[in-house]
Amino acid sequence: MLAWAPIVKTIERRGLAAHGAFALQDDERQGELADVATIALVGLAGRRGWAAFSGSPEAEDRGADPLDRWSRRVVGALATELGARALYPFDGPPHWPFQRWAMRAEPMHVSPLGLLIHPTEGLWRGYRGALAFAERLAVPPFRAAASACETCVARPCLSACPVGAFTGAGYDVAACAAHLGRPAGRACMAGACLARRACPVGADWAHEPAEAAFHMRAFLSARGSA
Ligand code: B12
Ligand code: SF4
Ligand code: SF4
Repeated sequence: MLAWAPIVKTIERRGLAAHGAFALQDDERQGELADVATIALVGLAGRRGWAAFSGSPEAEDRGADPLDRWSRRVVGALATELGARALYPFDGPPHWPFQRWAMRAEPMHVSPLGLLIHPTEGLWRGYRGALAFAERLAVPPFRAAASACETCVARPCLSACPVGAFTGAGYDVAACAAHLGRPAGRACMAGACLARRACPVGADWAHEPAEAAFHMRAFLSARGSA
């Protein structure tokens, strides 16, 4: 069985962070996952990870989808080094179920925004790829933890959106994108989603302005509005 600690070190050497791992059940080992025993998730290592991307050739070449191309190069090389196969959140549809995987790898929970919440990083955890290993990894046992949302009475995330995009029925993507394309949407465009920022958990992990603006522009242009 492969040990987990050296894998985490290898992930971190590339400016990425290990976001947990889990074993697939036998009945999940089908189709493209037939030869996979363990999945490990990786994301940017906070602001250090953002610096690794923003100094990269992809960030400066003015081509499309720079962060996705950077992820393919860096996570792809990491997978080769570790003898694993890389899977990406932006491939598809059909999309790999990263949110479902995340909830099995770590104590992540669905928040009222639909984004998953992490006990310390709040709503700021994102994924750049997954490493699919044919072998079983000796991953640390899953440590369950309650969702911070269970004891959050005020739920400021639900009232912070200027266009009320988060209703009990889900996320109104069209209303959000329309607002972002107007001058009044500048606060979200420059500093990240106000609803996401309203959550008190993991405030230290909130994106810095350059990263926030990058993600918001990418979101809006993917919607065909920018
Ligand atoms: C399509 C998509 C979108 C669409 C639609 C999202 C929507 N809410 O309808 C658009 C373009 C609008 C979008 C926007 C954003 N997205 Co998006 N998106 C995706 C993508 C590519 C696919 C989602 C999907 O359809 N999965 C397919 C299903 C089969 O997968 P799943 O894991 O089973 O996911 C579902 C379950 O979790 C299920 N679910 C809900 N409740 C429960 C409860 C239980 C118990 C279970 C088991 C499941 C479950 O809902 C999920 C469907 O979204 C994922 C990446 C990925 N591959 O997962 C990112 C992803 C979900 N997005 C992400 C982010 C960060 C964003 C943005 C904030 C982007 C930004 N500006 O920075 C915005 C805002 C989203 C919001 N407020 O909800 C992150 C979320 C990380 C997190 N902490 O949860 C992901 C994982 C991408 C990543 N690289 O990390 N997104
Ligand atoms: S503001 Fe409260 S309810 Fe909303 S995501 Fe944060 S902890 Fe959960
Ligand atoms: S980005 Fe702004 S408009 Fe869109 S959901 Fe978040 S707060 Fe609302």
